[in-house]
Amino acid sequence: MIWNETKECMSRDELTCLQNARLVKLVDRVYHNVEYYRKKMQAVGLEPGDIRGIEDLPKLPFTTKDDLRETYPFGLFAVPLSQITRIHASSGTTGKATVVGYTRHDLDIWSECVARCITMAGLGKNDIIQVAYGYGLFTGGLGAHYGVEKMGATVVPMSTGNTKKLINMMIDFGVTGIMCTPSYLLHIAEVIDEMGVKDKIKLKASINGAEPWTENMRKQIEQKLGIHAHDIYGLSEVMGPGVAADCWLHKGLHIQEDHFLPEIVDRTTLEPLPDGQTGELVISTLTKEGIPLVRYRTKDLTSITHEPCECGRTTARLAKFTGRSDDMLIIRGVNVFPSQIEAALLEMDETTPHYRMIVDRVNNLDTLEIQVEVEERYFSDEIRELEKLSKKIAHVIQQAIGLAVKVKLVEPNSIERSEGKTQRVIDKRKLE
Ligand code: DLL
Repeated sequence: MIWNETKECMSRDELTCLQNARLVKLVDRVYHNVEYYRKKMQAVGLEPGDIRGIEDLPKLPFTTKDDLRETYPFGLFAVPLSQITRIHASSGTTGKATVVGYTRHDLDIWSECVARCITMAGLGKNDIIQVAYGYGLFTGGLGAHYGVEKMGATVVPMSTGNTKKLINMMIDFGVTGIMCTPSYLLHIAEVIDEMGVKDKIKLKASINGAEPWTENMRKQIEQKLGIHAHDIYGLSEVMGPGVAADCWLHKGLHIQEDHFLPEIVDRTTLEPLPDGQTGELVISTLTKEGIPLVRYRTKDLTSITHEPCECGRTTARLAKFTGRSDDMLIIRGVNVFPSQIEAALLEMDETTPHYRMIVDRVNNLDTLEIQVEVEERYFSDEIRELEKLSKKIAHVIQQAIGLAVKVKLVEPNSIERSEGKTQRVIDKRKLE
């Protein structure tokens, strides 16, 4: 809920007014503090005074992951490093990660945004919440963690890994809320069944995100665990979890519009689309100090509505995400680009760049198998040599993408060649 000075929910007019003022400040800030942005704006003949409010937004150039890569690591930071309190990073399309920095103020706003999402899920100060997103450079763990603390509930920082231990603690501590990826929660539900401890679980609600999931998956989670499952969206470039989340009505994700200005644009023409039409979500960060972004292309596909929600919140709502406009995969919550695999294979003498990625979901956990063509001579070697080579390749790929993979070596020319776009990825996960 976004409150005005009289502690009432802000009206749309009040929100628009706030967004206009914040957008003007954002443009001024990036123009004067980030050389890269200044040059980008000058290249299209723009000065800060040309932007007087959200109506002028389409005049501004877009920002993409490539811009972050080109300015790696700190080139888009708008404050000196001495004012950066924390750094997070996520996979880039090739070797380099995209790096984001937060000032103390950014971290406070992030916690506030996550706290609002927890409130939307009906959890409060008296709840005990397990955070089972990964802790570390990924924004999921720490982002959720400080949100729980900010809202005054009790946080159990589980991270990912040991599911039985997580369940035992869930029982012993009387955990009432959990934040993790939806596929992991389905896996947890299965292990709870296997352990035969469902009647000992006090869970009321979950807050799930970091990967695409469907309404059907939400219902499955709710049925299996007897809880309310909520969707939370975010991306590290823009902040991390907490950019948007759904309320108890599950009629779209309320975007925190006082901090994030959304647009939906056509994925090919990049022209703004009206409410209800699916396109790419573009976000301008209205309050961020560390790494403010203007018109950031998230590559996530959704639509928007400004119709008021029956819950009383006045913020716009995003439809459940239907996919991405690029080839990024999310495997066990980790963002993976096929180009990362290709780059890793090209660095090795033993391999050819002919490969295929088979993504599957077994017991609600994602698996990734990489089939790689190697020269004929390896197949005439001893089987031990072949095993050694596949372990070596698996290690190199794991170093590159941060995810354990299974490697299957295949004979030359066994992976189908194509004259057009080669199908590198076979994603067998069915999101129903
Ligand atoms: O996944 C931040 C996050 C952590 C969000 C925990 C929610 C919960 P990144 O690693 O930068 O950040 O990945 C961002 O994940 O562009 C989407 O493609 C996808 N994504 C995140 N949340 C959702 C969601 C975190 N609720 C990328 N539904 C985004 C669908 C999601 N896709």
